[in-house]
Amino acid sequence: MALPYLLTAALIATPVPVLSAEPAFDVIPAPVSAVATGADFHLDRTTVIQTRTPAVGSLLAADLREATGLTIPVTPSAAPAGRKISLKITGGLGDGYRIAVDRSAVEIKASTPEGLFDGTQTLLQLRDGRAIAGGTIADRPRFTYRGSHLDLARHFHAPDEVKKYIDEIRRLKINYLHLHLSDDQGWRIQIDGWPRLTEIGGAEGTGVDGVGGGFLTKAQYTDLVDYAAARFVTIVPEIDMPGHVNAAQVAYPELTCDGVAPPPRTDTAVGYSSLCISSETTYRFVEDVIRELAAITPGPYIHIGGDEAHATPPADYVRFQDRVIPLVAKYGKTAYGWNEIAQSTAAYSSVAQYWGTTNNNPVLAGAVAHGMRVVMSPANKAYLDMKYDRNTRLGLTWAGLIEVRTAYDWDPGTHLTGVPESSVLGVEAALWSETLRSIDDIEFMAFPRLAAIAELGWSPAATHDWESFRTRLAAYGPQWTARGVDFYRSPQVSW
Ligand code: TNX
Repeated sequence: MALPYLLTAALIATPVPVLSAEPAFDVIPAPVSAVATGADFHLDRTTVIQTRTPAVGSLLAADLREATGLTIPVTPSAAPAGRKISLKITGGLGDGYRIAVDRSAVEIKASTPEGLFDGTQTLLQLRDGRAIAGGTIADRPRFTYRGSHLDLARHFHAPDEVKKYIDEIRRLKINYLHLHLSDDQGWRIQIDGWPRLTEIGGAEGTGVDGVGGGFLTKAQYTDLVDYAAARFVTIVPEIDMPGHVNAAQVAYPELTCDGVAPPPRTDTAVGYSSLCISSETTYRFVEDVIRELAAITPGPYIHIGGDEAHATPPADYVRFQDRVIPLVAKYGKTAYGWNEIAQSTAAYSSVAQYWGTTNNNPVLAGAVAHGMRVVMSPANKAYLDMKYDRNTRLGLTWAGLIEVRTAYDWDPGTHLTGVPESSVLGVEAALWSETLRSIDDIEFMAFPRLAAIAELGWSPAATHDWESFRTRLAAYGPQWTARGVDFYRSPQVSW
């Protein structure tokens, strides 16, 4: 392992001398390279954060205040006395960052505010009490897309819960949050042109088992988008179609072929509903939804679902995607969908989210040969709604039991035949909410497995090492505890 580790380090601008396979610090995701010196920096009342990127500086100050009780001023100019944490934008570091910590100063450098922010997230993990571990780190992401997903349709999760989740995922360098906003049971985002979607589809009782309900107004959605963006997380909204549309058809019977409203559904069956592919009303609806959603979504992607459309005849499915995928481009966004959309040639310029459980998907590999890009969410590895073991109180089992090591031990760059690493944008951990209600439920299923997926998305393959990961997880546990985050005490980890 030492050799590839060195090679990886040599790829960054100024190589730091390294390295053994044993990481110098307990950081998740593992950095590209790190050297510990033992010359720790101590935070005290004289410490200041000096930066011309105050947005990042104040987030760091807020985190340090919560963790240590110290109020650390953020200033653009050099402080005459006192020991400083400087956050600097410099050229040449791509989307990575550098950290140097010694007794008198902490310096984080990056070429973008996001890189700087990533560096601060690492810095926070170097802290023990008021000491920051001395040494140097050079780091950058393996993949640009590191995603997490929440299902607001099967059970609505309120904006404050989503914000708490954003706070946690960003610490693991997750930079996309995919929100599943519509399904058979409910519709969770305000669409002005079709108000009954949320009046009916977001009403009380629209969650699985008739529990819960709710939806995001556009103002709430925008507030979430802004909150996420301030932490360098991009929201990816999903409207699932042409299947998973029962809630929309309850609200608007003209979206069925016979014009008859189906009964509302709060069970967990899938694959029974379909938009009417031959009806112009369908495309008016779809275009209105995409246009309204694109207008409030600054991120590059609109996710159009496309999974499990078993009630849509195959030729109709392709006809639908051929027509809908260009609509996303028409409103300035890149279409993103579950891997079934790869059946449409229009999908070659879009992004597929692979959720299968095998290492082979010839249709997807064929689309990739034509330029389609892929986000890896294999359900038997990256579905955080699967139970950890047979006794897990929450979750499903259809894709298998997923203990922490199972979530960790795979490689997104080689997982799928015919999908080379160069076509992989990254990874995403999906968390479906059929069995989940509260933020505690979400946290218990997400952590610690999301840390495993985050590491696969960020860290070089050369750092992949289960023994190292389980050691670093054990060190991370107290941080979750301190922040009141629920997590599964996997017997595979010595907490
Ligand atoms: C499959 S994954 C689904 C969802 C379910 C999930 C439960 C995918 C694209 N579709 O509708 O919620 O399984 O694990």
